[in-house]
This record gives sequence, C-alpha cells and structure tokens, in this order.
Amino acid sequence: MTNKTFVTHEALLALIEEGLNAAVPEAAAPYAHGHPPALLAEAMRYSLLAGGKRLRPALLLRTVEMLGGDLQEALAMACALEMIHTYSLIHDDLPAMDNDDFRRGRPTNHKVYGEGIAILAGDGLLNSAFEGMLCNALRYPERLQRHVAAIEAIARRAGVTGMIGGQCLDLSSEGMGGDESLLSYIHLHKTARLFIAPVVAGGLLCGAESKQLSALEVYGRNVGLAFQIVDDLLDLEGDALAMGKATGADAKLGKLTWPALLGVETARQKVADLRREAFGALECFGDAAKELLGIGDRLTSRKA
Ligand code: GRG
Repeated sequence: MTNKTFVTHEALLALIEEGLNAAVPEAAAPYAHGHPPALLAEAMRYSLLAGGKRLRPALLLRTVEMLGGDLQEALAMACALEMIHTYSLIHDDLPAMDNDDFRRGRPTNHKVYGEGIAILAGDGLLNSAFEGMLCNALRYPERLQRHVAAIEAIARRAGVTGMIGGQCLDLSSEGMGGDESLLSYIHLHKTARLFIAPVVAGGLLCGAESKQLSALEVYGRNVGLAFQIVDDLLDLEGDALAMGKATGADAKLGKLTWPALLGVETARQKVADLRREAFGALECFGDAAKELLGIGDRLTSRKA
C-alpha cells in the first residue's frame, strides 16, 4: 500500500488549461515586436483552447506525479504535447489531408481562418511547443540533461520516424487497401507514438530507471493502439454530436482500419487484449499507478 496523494482530475485539467492559456497569450497591440500577429495568435488559441480531452498532457503529468516529480516543472512539457497534438489536428483537417469541417465541436481552423492561416497556426503551435519546453529547461540547470532527454523523446516520436511518418503512410495509402502490417505501422506511428511520448518523457524528467522506462513505453504503446482502434470503431458506429466531429469519414476516404480489415468483433477483442497488456506493464509501479490506470481505462472505454 502507498500513502501517495493524487491531484484531483478537475485540478489537473485546470492546471493544464491555465498552462495552455499562458503558452499562447492573446495578442498584444497591433504590430508589437516580439509578439505574434493578432490573427495568428487568435487562430492558434481558437484550436488550442477549444476543449479537447487533454489526454497527452494528463498522461505526462500523471507519470510525473507517480514518480514523485514536480508538476509545475513538468507543466510546460505537458502543454507542449497538447500544442503538438493540436497542430497535427489542424493540419489533418485541411482539405489536402482529411478535409474535415468540424473538430472539437466547432468549425475546423481552416473553415474559420482560411487554409493559409490554418497552416501557419499549426506551424506556430509546433514551434511554440519547442520554444516553451526549451525555455522551461533553462530554468532548471541542475536537471538540464533530464529535460533535454525528455524533449528529444518527444521530438522523435512526433517527427518523421513517429507521427509525421505515420501520417505520411496513412495519406499515401488511402483507397489502396493494405494489410495488417501496414495498418499496424500507421497506427503505431500516427497515433501511439504521441501516447508513448508523454509517459516516457515524464519518466525521463524524473530520472526513471531503464526498466521503468520500458514499462512506460509498453503502457503508452498499448493504450495508444487501443485508443486508435476505439477511434475507428467510433467513426463507424459513434454519435457525431457526442464526438464533436463528423463520423463515417474513414469509410468515405477508403481508409484502412481494424474494423474494416478484420471486422468489428475482432477489433473489439484487440482493444481488450491491448488494454490488458498495458495495465500489466504498470504493475511494477504498484498503487502509485492508480491515476495512469484510470486514464487508460477512460480512453479505452470512451464513447465519444
Ligand atoms: C498532420 C503530421 C500530422 C499528423 C496528424 C492527429 C493525426 C495525425 C491525425 C488525426 C486523425 C485521427 C482521428 C487520429 C486518431 C487518433 C486521434 C489523434 C484522435 C484525436 O485525438 P483526441 O481524441 O482529440 O485525443 P482531442 O480533441 O480530445 O484532443
């Protein structure tokens, strides 16, 4: 048994919202040097503060909490993950990619600001994410090495051998069919890498040992893959209103998904198997893993 105390879910979300709000401030006076143009700041904030589930920052902060780290020190990194995720959604929604009109319960960024500004809002969020993490790292010279290792872990998993690589294969294989190995590659890279990044980065920030880092990686990978299959199932059978975006998009685009490839029942079974493996990986952390397990539970049993 552990006497560890945990921040409430509401308090954690409030901390994340506060961090995000500060990470991309509202515009200063027009043409103020050292500030983004008003339109760009507005477009970035439009998508960032639109109320997503904040899964990736929560995963990082819960990992840091589990390992006894400092939530304030980790906040910039948690927010950076949400900024990277939000940039990927803005770009994914563009006509050149998934061409979606609706995201997080409101019109997509390019529907409001036009394609050019939406591309720049995504670019701005991606760059600001790294600016924020690096500025924060410099505030902790005694743990600079840990910060840099964690930032590298995030950069790699969001990059061309991670999310961007997965998105590339997803896009280039649209309507062309494919098999399990292609689908596994796409899901692991496009989605699961951004679930592995927060837990491994949280571990690195807290100086976790290699056995613990491996366990965190297994947890992140399995919940990430399960999350993506649930997303595919919801796209097939979910309620567009509850989801805050249109459903049925995968079938329209001829996308390779687990339900399309193996059927709905096998896809559901796969979610259950991945979930079991993910939870098993956290056993080495004992009761301290309670909140991380809770996130895994919510994201593999979600209905929206
Ligand atoms: C453009 C480089 C680039 C990558 C895009 C995010 C992404 C990669 C594609 C989005 C397509 C998609 C629906 C993927 C499924 C997994 C996913 C990322 C779902 C959305 O994440 P949530 O449910 O969203 O965490 P919220 O809005 O709650 O943050």
